Amino acid sequence: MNVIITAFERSPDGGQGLARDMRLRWALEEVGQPYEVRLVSFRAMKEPAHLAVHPFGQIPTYEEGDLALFETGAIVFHIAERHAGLLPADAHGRARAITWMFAALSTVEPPILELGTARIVESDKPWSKERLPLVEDRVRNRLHQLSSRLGDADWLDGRFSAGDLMMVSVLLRLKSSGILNGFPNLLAYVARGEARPAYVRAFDAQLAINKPLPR
Ligand code: GTB
Repeated sequence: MNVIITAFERSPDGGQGLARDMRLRWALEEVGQPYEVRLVSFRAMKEPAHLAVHPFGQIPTYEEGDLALFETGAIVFHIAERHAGLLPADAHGRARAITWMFAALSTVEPPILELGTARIVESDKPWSKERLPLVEDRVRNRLHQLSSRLGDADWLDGRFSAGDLMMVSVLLRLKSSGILNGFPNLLAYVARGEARPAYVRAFDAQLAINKPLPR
């Protein structure tokens, strides 16, 4: 069955791996499932054809025959359930890996997104200088907790899983902020994720479609 995902026609980061189609590409590469990419413009994302698949008018989406999905957490989980390689075979290990997926998306990602909003969208507000340190502290608090749990392990629970894929994807958003530098084990954890051959293939594919057009 053909798999088709959607991605930005032009990603705001120029294809540096931050747009969320990267999570799907990485998961699909990890399990060896070929996929096609349908590129969508910001305008097309808000039009009925795309809204029929993604009610919030965003990317990425995932189509496989008559199945259409949105939300990266649900899609990566679907891919991990369908193929070997992203979830442990034993029931408890599997449940823990899924727990880490949820932790990445519902406990670690929200303060990181909030930081992006505080730094970029709200930077010109009169209260921004006062609020920013509070938001940064909330991110550091989560990183501290995550760093303590990871310790000197390579991955969060034994072998690499969909939980690590999601957690690394979420942490990558912080790379340019410098905040991760205070957590050497998390920096190394992210670097381990980025060094995986499947990640490299996914990154290169996303970058390739965002390359500036020749003049
Ligand atoms: N919860 C959803 C999921 O996980 O699938 C969130 C999906 C989402 O936020 N999609 C974004 C989107 O479509 C793209 S990834 N935005 C357009 C819109 O809402 O109108 C977020 C993103 C975009 C660009 C960068 N970047 O360039 O640095 C980073 C992250």
